[in-house]
Amino acid sequence: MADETKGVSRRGLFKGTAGAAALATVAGTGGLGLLASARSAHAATGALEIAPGQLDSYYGFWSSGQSGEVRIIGVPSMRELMRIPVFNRCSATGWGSTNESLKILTDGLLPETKDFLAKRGRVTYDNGDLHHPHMSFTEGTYDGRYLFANDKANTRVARIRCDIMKTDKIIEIPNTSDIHGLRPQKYPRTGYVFANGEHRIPLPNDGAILDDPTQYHSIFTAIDGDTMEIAWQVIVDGNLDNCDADYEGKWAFSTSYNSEEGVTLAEMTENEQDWVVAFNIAAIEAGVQAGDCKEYNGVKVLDGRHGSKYTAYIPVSNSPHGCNMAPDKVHLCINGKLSPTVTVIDVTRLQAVFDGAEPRSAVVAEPQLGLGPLHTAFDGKGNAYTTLFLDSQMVMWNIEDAVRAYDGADVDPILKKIDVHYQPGHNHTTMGETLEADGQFLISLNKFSKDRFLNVGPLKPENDQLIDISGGGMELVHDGPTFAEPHDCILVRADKVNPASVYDRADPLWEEARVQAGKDGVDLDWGADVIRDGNKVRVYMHSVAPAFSLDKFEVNQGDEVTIYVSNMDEVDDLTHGFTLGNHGIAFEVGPQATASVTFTADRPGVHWFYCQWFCHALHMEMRGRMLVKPVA
Ligand code: RUQ
Ligand code: CUA
Repeated sequence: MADETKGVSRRGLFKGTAGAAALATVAGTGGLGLLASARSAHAATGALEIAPGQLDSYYGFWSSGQSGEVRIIGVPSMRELMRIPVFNRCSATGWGSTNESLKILTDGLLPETKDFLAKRGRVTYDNGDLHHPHMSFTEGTYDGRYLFANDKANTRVARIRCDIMKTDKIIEIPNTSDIHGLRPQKYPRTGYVFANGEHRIPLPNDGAILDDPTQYHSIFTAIDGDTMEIAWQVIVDGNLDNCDADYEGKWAFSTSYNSEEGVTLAEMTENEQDWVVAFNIAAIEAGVQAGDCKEYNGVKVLDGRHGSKYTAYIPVSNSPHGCNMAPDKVHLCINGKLSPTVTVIDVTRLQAVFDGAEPRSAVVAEPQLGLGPLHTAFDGKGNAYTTLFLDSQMVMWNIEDAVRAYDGADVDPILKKIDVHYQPGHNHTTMGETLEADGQFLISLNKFSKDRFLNVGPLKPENDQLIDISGGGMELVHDGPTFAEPHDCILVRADKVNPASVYDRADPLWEEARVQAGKDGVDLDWGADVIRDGNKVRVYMHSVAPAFSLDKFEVNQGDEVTIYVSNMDEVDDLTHGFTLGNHGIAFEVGPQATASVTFTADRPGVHWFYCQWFCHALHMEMRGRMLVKPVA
């Protein structure tokens, strides 16, 4: 209530402010009153309140920034439904300690990274900085197959299978540093996953070039989303930031700042203008075919710097940030960040630019929206919603009006502004990055929560705010605190995602366990076997609530032990776990799944293992013993 009232005077400074709407919000902040008005305003469901037992209409896939995971949030309830470990370690699921997850975390690392880590006694990185989760597309809309996400911290890209909501591939991207912007190809399908290397480094980065930034490069990467292999890379000028793709499969785009190619803040922000880089996909593919590229680390790298036929550099104001393609298939919105403008590019004019037209001829609008525009979302009805980081506001504006204003018409494209709390970065609308944008909800991911929640100490949560846009305006309906740090999210209509409830016993996730069981002549499904192979011991057990098929096994001190657990319960939601006391081992075993772990049994004595996932009235009794015989 207090900041809404304060907001009124601040709003007064801005053109296009709807005073009446601000007052209506003030009147409605009495809890129930707000819900009631929101409910009546909500066209799609007729209700915003999701009662106990009711399901949400959208899956929200949230990045967690430096937490390294993806979270699933139900929208509009904003209930956190699940966490998907990706680049992080997870105490609950064993991500980062099971053999199956370690394979995914290590297989895609570059040889020099494996060496670097091995010297430190590690097999993979323990952290990640996951900014941008995006779903695979077929013909311009989500197809429910995969999510892709970047790791800015360690230059990786991950893929998550949406049938089981687990990560199945992680690759490190060579020749570049710190993958930031990431978007899948929208049409005809994904297809490519486009990933921006943000920081400029020498190529190769082997120490031969050090303090000579003129020889540093930023690289744009196209990954094949089906194989998770790198299709090609393009060297560009400037630093790449965010990217997107069009709805015809012709172009990809990246915002590019630091046209100065400086390395200090002062150097990087010196120029008045930076660029949007447009990538001509057909030309790049032809260039790769024709061999107009060099190979670095096994990847075909094309030169897309100024003057290349593969790219066009469209000047925009200094330090652009968000790059958002509108579902009208025409307008690409480039968010100004340091400039109060969003530059609107008509992608149907890009071919002419590649054919020699002046690059700025593709610009069809440049509305002044407010201070610090970072990202733009769309409602599929011709309106755009832009976050204003410095103003702590969301601005709703009309794209066609902005185009007419740029042509000289006396029209104000700004329809409404509301305060958000505080300093928004990304925003997202329901289905807004697809051809099925439905204009129901808008999320504002705010970097600061300050006074919105009980004080939890110096480190505060972020604040993700839900805004109802179904009634043609913007009505703030929910505050949701989140831990470090949701950069971005997508809102996917629930019917687009159809995860399984139990695993398929044939799932490739535990293929190595299947092969090993075959070699050992044991039944991976129903076994209760201890196989000795020199000083290697393989223990096969299954679980059916409330028991493991082995209640004890014995090994010798120093043995390398692998424990395979298959959960043979077929019941929805019947997950077991396996925790081995005083060994740092704990993992989830989903219904009909197999998971395994390998360790050296170097602590003589009795060690209990137990199921740590509450599964049965006798869950506490679900346990057994590992007996480790000391070496004489
Ligand atoms: S970027 S706050 Cu990492 Cu997505 Cu814009
Ligand atoms: Cu099985 Cu608890």
